[in-house]
Amino acid sequence: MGMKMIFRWYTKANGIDLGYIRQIPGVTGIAGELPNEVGEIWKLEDILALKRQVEEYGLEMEVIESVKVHEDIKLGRKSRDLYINNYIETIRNLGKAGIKVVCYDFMPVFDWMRTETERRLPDGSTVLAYDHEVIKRTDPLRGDFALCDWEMVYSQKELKDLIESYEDVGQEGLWRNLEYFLKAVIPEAEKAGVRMAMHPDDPCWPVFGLPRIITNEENIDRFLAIEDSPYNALTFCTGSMGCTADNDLPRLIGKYASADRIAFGHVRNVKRLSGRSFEESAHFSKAGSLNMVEIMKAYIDAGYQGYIRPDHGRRIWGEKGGAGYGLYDRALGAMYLTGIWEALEK
Ligand code: DNO
Repeated sequence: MGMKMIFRWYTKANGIDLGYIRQIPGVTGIAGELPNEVGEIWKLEDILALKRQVEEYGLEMEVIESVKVHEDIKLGRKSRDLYINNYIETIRNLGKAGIKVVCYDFMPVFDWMRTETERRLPDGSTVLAYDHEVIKRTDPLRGDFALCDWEMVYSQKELKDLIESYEDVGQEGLWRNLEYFLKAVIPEAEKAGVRMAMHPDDPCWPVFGLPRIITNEENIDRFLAIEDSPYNALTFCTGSMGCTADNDLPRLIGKYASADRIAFGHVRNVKRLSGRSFEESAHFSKAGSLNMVEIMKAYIDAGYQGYIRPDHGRRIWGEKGGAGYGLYDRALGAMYLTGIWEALEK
């Protein structure tokens, strides 16, 4: 088979035209999603309809990004069993529709976190950026909170309640709740033929005092050991893990890909600034802190056969729309990564 280069695609009105994605050389499919509420069962007919829509454009949909985990599961609340059952039903339906990989995460309350969505670079493009000093002085319970670009689904009251609940859970509590989830879900995912691919925390340290556990080698080893199966796998994200130089990305990719524990690779660059701050950059090695050739080489040397996608792009060429997820710069990223792959392979 070989590696498959795919592209994240949101099911949104005014989203990116699938026909345009098809025109990016080397891209064979998308990572898709349904716009369901967190915790709902994804219906087989809805999944199949989406798949047919994608296939009409000559693209595949074998990866879902993402099936979000309900906060009650992460918090270990009584209602978690209901949500875990729903999650398993969703995975079964995805398996029936031929989905091979599901990307998900276990970050409390917030997904990826940034403090700016439009930092201007010298070339005139804009990127997402994270300033640790701003995070330190920000109260997430303040009304004007807008530190992310993905949709904030909680009201102020819910947010307050959630953040307070995590104080009682703490890091070890979150580990216990993750273990409970994995023990229930992974055996079923295995039966359904769907590989669960955990996305690391972005950035890979706690924010606002909320615990974050999928952050470094030691913790990833601990996560993978909970269910020692290729169905309990990773979405290895170089941008998230690369927020700190402490994570040696090529070595970690080599280690986990050789052990068949990476099902999906998110590959992008990131520019580390001083004091835990960083900004996003073009995929090009020289634009950021990561060596993209070494990263792709680590995948090739490990004989990686899974999915890879370019990740957040800059806003360039006057493009509007979702921060990090426009067409143009991600397409450049895909092409650049495909070029490195071809050069290394030949
Ligand atoms: C960010 C994405 C993440 C990822 C989720 C998975 O750009 O990689 O939002 O999709 O964390 O649940």
